[in-house]
Amino acid sequence: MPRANEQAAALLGELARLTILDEASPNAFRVRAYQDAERAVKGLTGDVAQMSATELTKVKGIGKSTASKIRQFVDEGRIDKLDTLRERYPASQVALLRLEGMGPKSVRALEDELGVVDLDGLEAAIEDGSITDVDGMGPKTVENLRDAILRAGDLAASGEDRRTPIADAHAVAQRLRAALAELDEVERVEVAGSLRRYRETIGDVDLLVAAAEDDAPTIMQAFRDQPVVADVIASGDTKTSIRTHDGLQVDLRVVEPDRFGAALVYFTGSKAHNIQLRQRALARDLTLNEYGLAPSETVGDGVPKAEDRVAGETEQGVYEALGMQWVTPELREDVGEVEMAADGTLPVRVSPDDLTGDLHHHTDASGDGRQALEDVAAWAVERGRQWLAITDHAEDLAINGLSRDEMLAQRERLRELETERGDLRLLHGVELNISADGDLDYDAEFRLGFDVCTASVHSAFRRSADEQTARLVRAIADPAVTVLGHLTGRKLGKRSGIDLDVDALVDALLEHGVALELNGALPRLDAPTEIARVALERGVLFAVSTDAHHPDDLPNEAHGCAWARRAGIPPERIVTTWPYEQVVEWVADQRS
Ligand code: DGT
Ligand code: CA
Ligand code: CA
Ligand code: ZN
Repeated sequence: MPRANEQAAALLGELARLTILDEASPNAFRVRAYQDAERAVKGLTGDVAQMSATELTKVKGIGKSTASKIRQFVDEGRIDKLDTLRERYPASQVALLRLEGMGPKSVRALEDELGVVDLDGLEAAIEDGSITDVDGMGPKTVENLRDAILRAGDLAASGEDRRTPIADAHAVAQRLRAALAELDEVERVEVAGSLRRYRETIGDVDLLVAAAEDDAPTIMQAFRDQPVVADVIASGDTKTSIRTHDGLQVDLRVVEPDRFGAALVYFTGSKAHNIQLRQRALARDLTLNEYGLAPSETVGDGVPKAEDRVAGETEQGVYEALGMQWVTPELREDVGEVEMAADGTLPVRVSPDDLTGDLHHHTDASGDGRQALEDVAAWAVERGRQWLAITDHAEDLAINGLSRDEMLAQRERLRELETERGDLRLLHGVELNISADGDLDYDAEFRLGFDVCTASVHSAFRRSADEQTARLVRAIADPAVTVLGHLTGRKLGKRSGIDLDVDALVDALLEHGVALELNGALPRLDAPTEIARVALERGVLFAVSTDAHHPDDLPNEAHGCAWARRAGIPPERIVTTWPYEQVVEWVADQRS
């Protein structure tokens, strides 16, 4: 996508979010206009920077007033309306929308009735009871809100303690990374810190650039000028910190290319991993820091001279000089990875090239899907997939689900398409809904008519762990179920997902040969790592899934693989890396 399109789409998305608050409704006409325009700009092949207002208006999804806003962005790098909204609704107030059960109407009412515009104010109003003066805030709602604040924890906090869901931080980081990569002065740019390690929440984004020292001021200038930047917190030649309009801090560091690897190790962390590496270095009379690895006696004031360095240009070189395998960033959490790397026993690293298929993929037949079956298939082949299961939503999911007749029609179309193409094995699947009692959609016989079934929780998130476990176990025992989809149903930063008994879950998965999904959608990243590790240890199989609904979701395959690596799961345990025949055999075994 051209750079200007990406930036314009991001600003339109922000306009839509702030307008939801301004209009106190997610369905207001203006909100939809911005959302449509955002989607339209993302789908454009031409560069918006080269298009007149008239040409923009001709694009489906872009109205006249939005076109003039895009033009203003291209000409001035800003949009009046957005500046006004940013001024009117501070990030701390927008953050209240992240609390489960808190909609734009409530946020506005809190401000109008009580002057509450941030989390501290909200907590105080709950504490002193004044919140019950606000329309719609009955005792039950307030109780739920109290829970939501507890669960949101540091996601809802302000200032230093605030953390951002990985999906939001990733979007910002990718935009900034692409902008920096375009500069002639930049040799290389990488995301570091907790985002590179795929933590679920991010304190701040860390970016690292390799460039000549003389070019640092130009690069820092270009960074400060990015449209997402609200404030410059501090700026020097080696480090600049900014805050985005959404309140996310981003640190950029510029280092000389010959020590980029040492800096990347250092700023990727985790701190606990770094400490272990440093101890390993010291045991070899070496000193490791962000400037490189060198014999301790040569490292006087902390910066080793280039001629003394034994490693520093690449990460691989640093690990090798420490007598270790290179450690995949997702594992650098002090979970035994240093010992394994030293023994040469790290798990084999799965990557999108290893994927042969997908067991959770939607089409536009699902109410919330946006990609036609034909396009999904073409994309899968382009990416080198051998097989693909189409799993649209089942009938019990309001609006989004498909009736029996619709499913049968899709099956027919899918079989035809498989024959027409001849280069992709298509499985007709479904995403079943696990009801509060563990019931599934349709009936047992109809379910067995699908080639594969992914079953997931989409409702009743707040029950006891016992109830939730019983519910999952019943669904897993259904002979048609192939994969347990997004285990906890969590939405990072929005919803904490169900509680469950991990041992009982794993028992059921093993007994019925059902695989556990590793859902690559960044807002989900489900199953949680701690549960996946237990399942791995006990022999469970996994499925890396995109859960794609939209062409924008295609990077989910990379996220899903990273999520598998974070739990240390090797390719052979992931059924979506298996050849088609092996998958079919496994499903037949499950059902027999
Ligand atoms: P975050 O931002 O809280 O989500 O987590 P990180 O891991 O990104 O932490 P951050 O941004 O404070 O620092 C980035 C990396 O820099 C961190 O993972 C390891 C390294 N680092 C920072 N401070 C120290 C330190 O005092 N000692 C060591 N060994 N490493 C540090
Ligand atoms: Ca960080
Ligand atoms: Ca940082
Ligand atoms: Zn799904």
